[in-house]
Amino acid sequence: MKIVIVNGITGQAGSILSRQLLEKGYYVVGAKRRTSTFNTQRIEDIYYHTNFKVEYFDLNDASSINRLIAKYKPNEFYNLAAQSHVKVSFDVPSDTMNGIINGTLYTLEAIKNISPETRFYQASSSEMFGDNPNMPSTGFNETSNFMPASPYAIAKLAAHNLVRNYRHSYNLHASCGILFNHEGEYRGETFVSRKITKAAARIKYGKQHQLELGNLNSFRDWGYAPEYTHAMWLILQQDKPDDYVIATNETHSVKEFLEYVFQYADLDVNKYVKINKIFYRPHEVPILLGDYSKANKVLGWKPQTTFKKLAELMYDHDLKEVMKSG
Ligand code: NAP
Ligand code: G4F
Repeated sequence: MKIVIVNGITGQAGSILSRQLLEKGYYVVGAKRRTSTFNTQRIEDIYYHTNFKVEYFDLNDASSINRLIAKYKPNEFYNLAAQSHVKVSFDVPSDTMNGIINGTLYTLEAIKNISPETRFYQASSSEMFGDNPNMPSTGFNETSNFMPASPYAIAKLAAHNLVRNYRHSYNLHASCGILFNHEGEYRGETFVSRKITKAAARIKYGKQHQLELGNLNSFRDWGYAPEYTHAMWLILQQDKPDDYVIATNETHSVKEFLEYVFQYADLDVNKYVKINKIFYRPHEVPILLGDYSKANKVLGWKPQTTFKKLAELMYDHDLKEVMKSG
């Protein structure tokens, strides 16, 4: 049985990927940090699975990472843990950068020294392209220039370069997925898509009266998270390690997402939505569009869920949640 370590299992991608890997017959070691209250809601259904084992670790604790690599010598390691909120990274820059950069470095070192056969996946981000004004009309690809515009994106770029360096220097099977925004039922509630669908559902049931948002004029390339975690797995099944853009090749503004969700919910957007500057970032990334043609050619991967379908499934899910909560 193949053994895999997934870190960040309490998050969106870690929880979905763990479920997919269990279905494929892996023994999944899910690494999480200690929290003072339970935060395992996203993995409740797999928590007691015979082939799922939870272990403590922290990105900033090299010994915890060494311990896990030495104990399991996993076939695959998915490095998904991170302080992943771009706006928050301006407020807690050291924590964001230390975790992302050091956590990646400690893991690569542990793999190099203890388990060099382990295949490593790095959660790189489209935020690394940042505010590059020269976006090709076909979208950013693996050779586009990076111009990161936040502590989060700068850290992700440093980690991305570390992975490439360890791949070339030590011949590790270490790959990066440059993933554009991916959303869905498990998306964190402070990211804009989920904030909107959850608020619309709550407004529909009279449980919320207003939704405050920041900049509605930025554009993002939004896809469906389970398809993106599947791409992570595909990346590690290749004979050769490499970097891949995973995206939909469509870009839509936050305003468009907001208006579509409210129209779908049959709610008047002007009645409920207010702009609050506290949600603006010191430095915004105005537009992201990804070109996934390499992933399509090499991995056979392509997105399945349309922008509208994504908004609908998130709203439908949140509506059910609000109904369940009474
Ligand atoms: P997420 O929902 O925010 O989950 C992040 C996970 O990292 C959580 O389990 C969190 O634990 C854990 N974590 C944070 N700091 C940690 C630390 N110091 N030590 C140990 N664990 C820590 O993020 P996601 O959407 O699943 O994204 C997964 C990865 O992909 C992240 O690295 C993110 O930056 C990257 N990424 C995401 C997207 C996207 O659109 N979602 C796109 C590109 C790249 P707690 O639950 O305890 O906070
Ligand atoms: O949903 P967001 O916070 O996602 P953002 O900043 O694009 O980052 C996400 O995707 C990245 C990949 O490109 C990941 F690497 C990262 O970890 C994360 O998952 O914001 C999207 C857009 C931004 O332009 C923001 O300014 O929505 C705008 N926005 C407007 N009002 C808001 C809000 N964002 C949030 N979070 N909250 C608002 O009220």
